[in-house]
Amino acid sequence: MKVWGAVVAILATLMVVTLDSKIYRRCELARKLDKAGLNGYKGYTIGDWLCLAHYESGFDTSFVDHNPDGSSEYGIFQLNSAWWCNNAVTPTWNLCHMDCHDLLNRHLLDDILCAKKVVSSKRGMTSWDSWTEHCDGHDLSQWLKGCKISVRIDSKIKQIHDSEPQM
Ligand SMILES: [Ca+2]
Repeated sequence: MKVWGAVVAILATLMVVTLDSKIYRRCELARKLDKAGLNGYKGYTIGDWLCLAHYESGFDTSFVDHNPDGSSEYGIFQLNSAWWCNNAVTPTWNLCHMDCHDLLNRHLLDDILCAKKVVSSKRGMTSWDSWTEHCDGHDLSQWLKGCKISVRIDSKIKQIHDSEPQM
């Protein structure tokens, strides 16, 4: 019975994580990030964030990756358990004062607040290798194609022509 109890508990936990996670659609994510104030934040555009999130997680909030050093990376922005959150396994600075597992659900506000801290650090977006590799210096306007959000990178003035209902 005890074994089955543990199995049920594990399955229930997995189901909660699974049911509460989400693979975002590109434009839906773009609007979320824009609303949360990332457009132009520290000089980076929504295109930067979409490109980054695509190469880090494929817009899948449930994505977890494990590093050779024992740390893990969580969620849509793949935030690291040695620096930004606490997974109760890795020694951590926990600079975002949060549980890593909160980075796996569909609610992005806490993820975004933490990502703002990362991008405010000295390294900016180069903190994410995938941004440096795939996004830096590229034309990122394609990421917003069809999303009815246009961004003027030079002046950081955003223009939103979004007549669709907001999420
Ligand atoms: Ca979250």
